[in-house]
Amino acid sequence: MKVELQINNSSSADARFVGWAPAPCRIRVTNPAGAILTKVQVTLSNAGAAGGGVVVFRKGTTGSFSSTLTLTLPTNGTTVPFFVAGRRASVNNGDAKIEARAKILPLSPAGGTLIGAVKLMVRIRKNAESLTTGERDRFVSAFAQLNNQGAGRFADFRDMHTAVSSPQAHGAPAFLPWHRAYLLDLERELQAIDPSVSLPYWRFDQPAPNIFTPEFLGVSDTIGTVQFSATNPLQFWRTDGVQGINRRPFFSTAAAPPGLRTEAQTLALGNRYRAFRTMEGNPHGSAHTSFGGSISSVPTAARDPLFFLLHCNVDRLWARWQRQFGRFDPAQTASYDSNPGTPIGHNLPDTMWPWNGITGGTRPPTAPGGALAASPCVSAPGSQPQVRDCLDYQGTVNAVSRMGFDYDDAPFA
Ligand SMILES: [Cu+2]
Repeated sequence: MKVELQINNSSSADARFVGWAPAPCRIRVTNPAGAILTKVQVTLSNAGAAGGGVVVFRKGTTGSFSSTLTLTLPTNGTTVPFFVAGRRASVNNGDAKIEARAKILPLSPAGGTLIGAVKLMVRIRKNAESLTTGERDRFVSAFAQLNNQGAGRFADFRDMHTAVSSPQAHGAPAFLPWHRAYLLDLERELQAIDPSVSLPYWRFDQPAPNIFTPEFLGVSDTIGTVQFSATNPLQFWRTDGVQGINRRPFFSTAAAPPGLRTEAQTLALGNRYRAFRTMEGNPHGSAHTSFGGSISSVPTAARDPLFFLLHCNVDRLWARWQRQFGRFDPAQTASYDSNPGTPIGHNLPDTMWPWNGITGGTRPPTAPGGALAASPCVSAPGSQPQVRDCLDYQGTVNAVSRMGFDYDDAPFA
């Protein structure tokens, strides 16, 4: 007897990625012919690589998770649903593994006979400061490939974040939702190059001696030209027809930028979104302007790969704030800042440029990049997300809202 395990309700290997939020899965007997019994009891457990990803299971949409799950499967091939959630993050693709064992013979070993297994990854956004060299190098390599020395898809992401598009994304409530979608779109493009990659974040309120190195995001020389090691493909970075990155830190990059609200201070801004979103100024804006060079102003900031690690931390702060106060439900007023007179693109039901393809009038004259990249694992937030689609990223309120990313220190709410 054999069983098939479907992660994210898919038989595709491309869908074998989970985060902290529960992923819907299915199991079915694949060779029902000849089965003597109409039912078989199967136990699921972890069998991944040492130090790799670990998952937990539950049978239904509610209840607690456990490290094993016993299910009764019909032998006629009908699928049986269950849920998988990451419990420990992976380091490499496929370093988590689920095994299915059954007692199908009187001679079965004590733990049952192995009748199926699937490798998967607990793919989590991590602190860039503590990546393994493998994680770091895979991220850098995928990002450099997306840029492709200025000729790649990254140009679209560069063109999404400009002076003319700034009002779509800044200075109003959708600052956080817009950048959440922006990061996710980029991350999905990186994952199309290497599915083991997730965006790392720069905790700008902590020292980061492992980020500003020649092997990772580079070291600025005296005039701000960022220098890389000979093996770092970011040395070929090119945007806007200009070779290289200009970044002039006003602080020692082995320390944290001074004058920034710490994480604790940011999370204490208040329990309503209207209060929390003032973090757009400090720490977010302050982190940008702790450098000279392209990252210090909106029209040019996305020229620097560091932008995406900085914003990943901004998004993570929002995620942690959401968890702290239970602010995932767009229907609750404290979860968002809804005011009459809020500009287009910043109201909960508004679609967001450029993914909506709308140009002219109150929107920019072009919409670079097209629809938001699809994921093999989840269907949210859709190809043309509304602001409201970006709040419930773990599917806490509505399981179908799960956006397919998680932070190492923001467990499932
Ligand atoms: Cu921005």
